[in-house]
Parts: sequence; C-alpha cells; structure tokens
Amino acid sequence: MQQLEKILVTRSSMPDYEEYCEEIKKLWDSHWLTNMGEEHVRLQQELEDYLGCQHVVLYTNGHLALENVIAAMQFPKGAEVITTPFTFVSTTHAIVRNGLTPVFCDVDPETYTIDAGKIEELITDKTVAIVPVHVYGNMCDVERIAEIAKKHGLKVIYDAAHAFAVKYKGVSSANFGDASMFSFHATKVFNTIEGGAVCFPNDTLVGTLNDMKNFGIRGPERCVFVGGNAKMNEFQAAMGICNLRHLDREIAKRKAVMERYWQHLDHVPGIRLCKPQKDVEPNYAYFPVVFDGYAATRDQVFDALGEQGITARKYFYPLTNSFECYRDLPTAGTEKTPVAAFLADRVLTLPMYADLAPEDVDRICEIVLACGK
Ligand code: T4K
Repeated sequence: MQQLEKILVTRSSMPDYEEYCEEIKKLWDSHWLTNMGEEHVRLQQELEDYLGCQHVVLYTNGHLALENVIAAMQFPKGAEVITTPFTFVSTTHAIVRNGLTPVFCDVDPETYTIDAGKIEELITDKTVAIVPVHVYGNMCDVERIAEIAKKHGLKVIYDAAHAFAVKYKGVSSANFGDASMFSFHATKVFNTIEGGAVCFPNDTLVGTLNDMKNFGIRGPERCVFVGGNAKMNEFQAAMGICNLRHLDREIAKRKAVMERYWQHLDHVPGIRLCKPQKDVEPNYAYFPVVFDGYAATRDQVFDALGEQGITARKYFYPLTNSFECYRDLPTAGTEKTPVAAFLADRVLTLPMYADLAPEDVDRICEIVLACGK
C-alpha cells in the first residue's frame, strides 16, 4: 500500500535556499550579527512601506513585542484590561505579566473576535485598556472599539499576531488602535523564523520601545531605562527580507487552498466555516471549522484525521480563562464567556499553508465528510 505523506497543521513559508544564502552572505563580511544591524534596519523600513504604517519596531518574537507595548503604556499595577480568552495564551500572559488583571469579554459567534457589544458592560473605574485579538486574521470591529475607547478614555492595543497583511477598507491592520502587535513566528503567514513587531501611528512609543528591547541603552556610556533584551537578530531579519519578496504570491496560494476547502465543505449541514468579512482583504492565515450539530464531534474528526497522518489543531481550546495558572483569578471561568466556550469545544483548524496540494485538501475533506456519514 502506498504510504501517504504526513500533513501538519501548517508549514513554514521559506525562500529558496540560495536566496537566503545570498542575503546572509554579507554577514560573513561584516561579522555584524545582531543589535540593529543593516538587515534589521532594512526590514523595518520595508515593513513600514509594505504596511503603510508610520512606525514599526522589530522584536525577537511577538510575545515580547506585546508584553513591551503594554508595559510602555505605564498602566498602574492591578488595573483591568478587557480582552478575550479565545486566543493563544500569549495574549493573556502579556497582560498578567505586566501586573494587570485580564477581564474576559465574550466573542462574536461569526468572527470569533471580541464582541464589541459586550465590552461596555465590563468597564469599571479600574479599566485602562482593551486588548482585542484579530483571531485567525479575522478583523475585530475596529470602528466600534475605537468609539468605545474614545468614550471611556481607554487605550487599544491589538493582538494582530494572525493579521499581517490583512486590510480593512483598504487600510492595513497595523493602523488601528494605539498600537498593534504582529507575530512573525515560523507558523505565521509572514515569518522571520521567530520574530514580531509593534506598529503604531505616532512618535510617542518609538523611544520607549527601543529602550525596552535594548536594556535602555542609548550610547556606549549611557543607560536611561531599566529595559530588557528582545532584539531581532540579523538572520531573522534576513529571512523576513526574503519572505517579504514572495508574500503576495504566498497569500494567493493560500487563497486557492481556502477556495478548495470551501468547494468541499460549504453548505454541509453541521459544519460552519468562517465567512469572508465585508470590506476585509484577508490573509488566509488559518482554516477553522466549527462542528455544530454534525454527525461526528470535533474530537472524533480530529482523531479520524490523526489516524490518517493528518494533524489538525484545536486552536483555541482550552480557553485561556480556564488554564490552571489563571483558575484562581476572580475574572476567570469559561461560564463568563459562553460563546467562546461553545466555539472552543467545537472548533478544529484544518491544515493551511501555501504549498498544501489540492489533492491533499481533497483527502482531508474526504476524511472530514466520511465522519459525518
Ligand atoms: N498572540 C497570538 C494570538 C498568537 O497566536 C501568538 C502565537 C502570539 C500572540 C505570540 O507570538 P510569538 O511569540 O509566538 O511570535 C504556535 C506558535 O508557536 C505560536 O507562534 C502561535 N501563536 C500559536 C498559535 O501556534 P504551537 O505550540 O501550536 O506550535 P507547534 O510547534 O506545535 O507548530 C505547529 C505546526 O507548525 C507544526 O505542526 C508544524 C509547523 N511548524 C512549526 C514550527 C515550529 C513549521 O512548519 N515550522 C516550524 O519551525 O504554537
């Protein structure tokens, strides 16, 4: 019997080996490997142009970018931050590691992003910010969130880890709120191996974020701030420069994968797909499927795929407000976010990457559909 290749939930986009070697060759001349070298500076400028964003500060990973930008806002310890539990743990960790209390808002049943209609009821005199997540690359209701933030004097920091290259009404996801964080992890639509960035529209954060990611050093004999170390190195930046050249083509290939999935799974009773959002140019980052009233449960489909060598993932189960490290928080508990809890129990993200072959999408869908018979 023919041995079928294993399929994982995603696979890093990479440039040709020769292209990357060409890009990093100069590092053997300069011996300059990190600390905001030429590749770092170049990638930052290229990203500012690509995103049409005034400021991009690069980081060694997305998590530290988020942790730093929240810290840069200098909120008082114990203040409350409204966020969602339907996300990767990093979002909640970044809030809590800053000494702030996460207050979990439920999510919208269509987009799985924060339900903007439920934010105001969670605002107290301790609330200082909203940290919404453009989960799976779905855009949050940025207009409503901006109105609420303005009315109540709150900061908005988007966890845009999944939303690189997504646009709303022609504007990059980098340009909403007070700041947005992108992850450039190997699993993302655009990667720098590990990496991330904070993007923002005005000058106020530049100095603080650069101090935070480089020990607060401003010169050989000058340290102005108790900062840490979260710098992107030259090999990461070089990978970003190469990957950015091919990004639009990679996204087009992802679109074709997504369309193939829709051909098989649209209108199947009990299977819910994320609908395209109005005015949004997507990046096709993930392919989440919700099994709601299907003949098989999410876990049965997960197991059936696994038996055939296909690793889907239950992003994002469990919810972060149920993790044992948060269980004792008075704001924790999945009963406070019933829509998120419903989704977390039923969602499966199917394999999604630019090079996923059409026949592999067909095979994945055959298994999913066979579970429903
Ligand atoms: N906020 C949100 C909403 C996030 O989703 C994330 C990260 C962050 C913040 C924090 O950003 P970073 O600090 O990570 O930049 C993965 C990623 O590690 C993580 O970046 C990502 N979100 C999360 C959703 O997924 P795991 O534990 O699922 O990864 P892992 O190792 O199981 O990899 C998944 C699949 O990806 C593998 O089966 C194969 C493929 N893969 C993986 C690696 C590591 C590759 O093709 N190449 C690789 O190098 O967390």
